[in-house]
Amino acid sequence: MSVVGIDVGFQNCYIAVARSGGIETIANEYSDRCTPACISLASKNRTIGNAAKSQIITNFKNTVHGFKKFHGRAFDDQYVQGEKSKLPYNLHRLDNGSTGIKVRYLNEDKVFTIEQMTAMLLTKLKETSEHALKKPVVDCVISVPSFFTDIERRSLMDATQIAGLNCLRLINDTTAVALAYGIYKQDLPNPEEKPRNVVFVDIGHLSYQVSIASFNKGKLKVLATAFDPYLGGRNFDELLVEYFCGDFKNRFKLNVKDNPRALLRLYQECEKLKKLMSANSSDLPLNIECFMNDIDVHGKMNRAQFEEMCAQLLMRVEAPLKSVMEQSSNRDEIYAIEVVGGATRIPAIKERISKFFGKDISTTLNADEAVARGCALQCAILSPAFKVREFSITDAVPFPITLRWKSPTDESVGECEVYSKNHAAPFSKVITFHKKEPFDLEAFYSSPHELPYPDSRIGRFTIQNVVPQPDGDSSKVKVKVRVNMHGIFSVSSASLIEKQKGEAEDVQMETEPTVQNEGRPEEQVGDTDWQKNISFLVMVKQTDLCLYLFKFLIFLKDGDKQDQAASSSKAKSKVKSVDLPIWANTTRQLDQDVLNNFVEYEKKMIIQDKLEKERNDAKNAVEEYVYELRDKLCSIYERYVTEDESNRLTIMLEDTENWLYEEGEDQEKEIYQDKLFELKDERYQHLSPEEMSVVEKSVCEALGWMN
Ligand code: ATP
Ligand code: K
Ligand code: MG
Repeated sequence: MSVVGIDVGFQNCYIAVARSGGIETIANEYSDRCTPACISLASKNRTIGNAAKSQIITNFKNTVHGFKKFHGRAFDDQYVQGEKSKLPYNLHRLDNGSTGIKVRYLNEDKVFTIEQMTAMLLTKLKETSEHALKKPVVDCVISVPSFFTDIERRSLMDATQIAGLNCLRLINDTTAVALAYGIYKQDLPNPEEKPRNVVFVDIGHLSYQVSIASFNKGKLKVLATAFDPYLGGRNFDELLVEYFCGDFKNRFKLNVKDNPRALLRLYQECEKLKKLMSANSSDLPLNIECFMNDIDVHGKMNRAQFEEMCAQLLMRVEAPLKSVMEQSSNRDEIYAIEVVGGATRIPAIKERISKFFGKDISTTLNADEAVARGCALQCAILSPAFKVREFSITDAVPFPITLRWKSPTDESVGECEVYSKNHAAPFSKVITFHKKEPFDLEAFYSSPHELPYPDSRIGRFTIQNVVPQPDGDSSKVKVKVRVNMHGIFSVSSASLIEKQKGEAEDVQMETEPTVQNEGRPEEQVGDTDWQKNISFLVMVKQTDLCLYLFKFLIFLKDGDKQDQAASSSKAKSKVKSVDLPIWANTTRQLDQDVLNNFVEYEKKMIIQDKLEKERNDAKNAVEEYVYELRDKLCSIYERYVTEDESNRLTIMLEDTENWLYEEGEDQEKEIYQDKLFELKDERYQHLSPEEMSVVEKSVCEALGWMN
């Protein structure tokens, strides 16, 4: 089992893995621990990460970045439409109304879903971790903004499946950071002592998240979260770009916005300038050669000017901090304010945060890698193969969730808020209904005004096969709902409790359903017992005694002594329970067969990329050999090769080089391999075996291989 944590940022992705030495952030093939969230599609292959980033300007129509927030969003969504005009590549409305990305790939127009785009990125991150761990990677934990709603999370989970990953948990960014902070702390208060409250701030490229968590030895509990989904480093880049567009128009008469390439270059330069201003308060230059129409442009800016320009943005720093403090009751004592995320390096942002709390902020965590490290730690905790210090994580539900039910025949409608804001998560609840027929449950977010998503619906769940009791009474139906490890809501099971003789007094005839807390699913206490009991009780109904005994034995074998005692007493009771099928309709999630097609297509693309890489490698090998032999002809081989021979070989090398630029430019792998074979043979043709051994000896000497 692999232990891998992945931070999928709007701009930057990081991977951390668990190795015997502990948690380690790993570098990609460019020795870079940051992999840009960028994918470039081309006529023969796709490139992902650093190589794709270098295509942003040259292949701007087919180089995709900044798509994380499109997860689960309709093409007509206000945010999507707002982004559309700013993006160098094309968005496309998919048949089901969601957002697609249209590119040229393999010389064809092709539309990819957002899930497919993120899957491509995950494929790259998977390969990087496989390379580092030298084994296949499947299990992992992936970070997600804490304010992502159900639909966005489901969409991200689909992406992990397309990439062939088994995501054990989608963990909220700030919760991952809290874990990375807490797990190594030796001095946390004892369980009975007053907890230590820490505020975590993460400001990335797109979003700003804040949470407050309380720590005791061996556990952390998220008390509250707040956010500004559209405040991040890129807002600052945008202001700089806006400023320089105006400046260049005045001074150089250039319309930068009409030229996508120039605009993209300006974005890159402005981001660099922004970073420089974080470290430097003096005037800093912004120079771009051959910017547009062969004109070199130059401008300048200093931190004071920048801060003045960003005053409106900086004012937005306070609101989420205020919100998170107002939400948590034991806020009186804040032990520390830990900040992470690239944009928290902007001095004015740090000042704002510090000023709000009236104390210095801490930067003890690695601002770029803390999220990925927290993900890897969570993965290690979940992995049976890895021994980690006991640490329990209780997250918080970011938005309250309400269930509404109605009968298809009678008019009865009712609703109940099953998860309040900041309710502990993951968490299961059992709701008992009294029904005579199938019924619908509708789940939705109950405070749409605070939802950073235009649709508050979560899904509709039909509890099927509900029938009245033989005596005509309503049946008791137990429905289990949960907010799972990924922060996703589901109606996970339903069962009908059959009334037995002598048990009549037990059936309450109330019409109001009762909600019962089941606890945290991952603690497994209430959860498994309930499931075990159900399956056990279903077994009792079976007439096949052998099967009964067989299952019973398995059951005993699995459970511990207490389980056995509990189950045998229950076996004597007369309650019968029947599992009920649930028909779930959750908005905008991919159908299984569509998902399967995407899985297959992703595999095809992986193979295509691999073949293209092999082809390129074969071509490069020919080119390298030409240089190598040419070099050797005038160094180590010189003594052994006659002038005629040398000339012949030189001409041959020249021919090969020309071939590589002309008809050999774009050939199959085998052609390059043959070419190389041919060349290698040529080298030896004029040498006798004795001469050969002398040459080889001198080559070895030259390379320092002789001892
Ligand atoms: P998100 O968390 O919103 O999904 P992300 O995780 O990709 O995005 P980060 O990697 O945390 O984002 O931060 C990237 C942002 O931080 C970029 O806007 C980048 O320009 C900015 N940034 C990085 N270093 C500095 C610096 N020294 N000064 C100012 N800004 C910086
Ligand atoms: K990141
Ligand atoms: Mg981030």
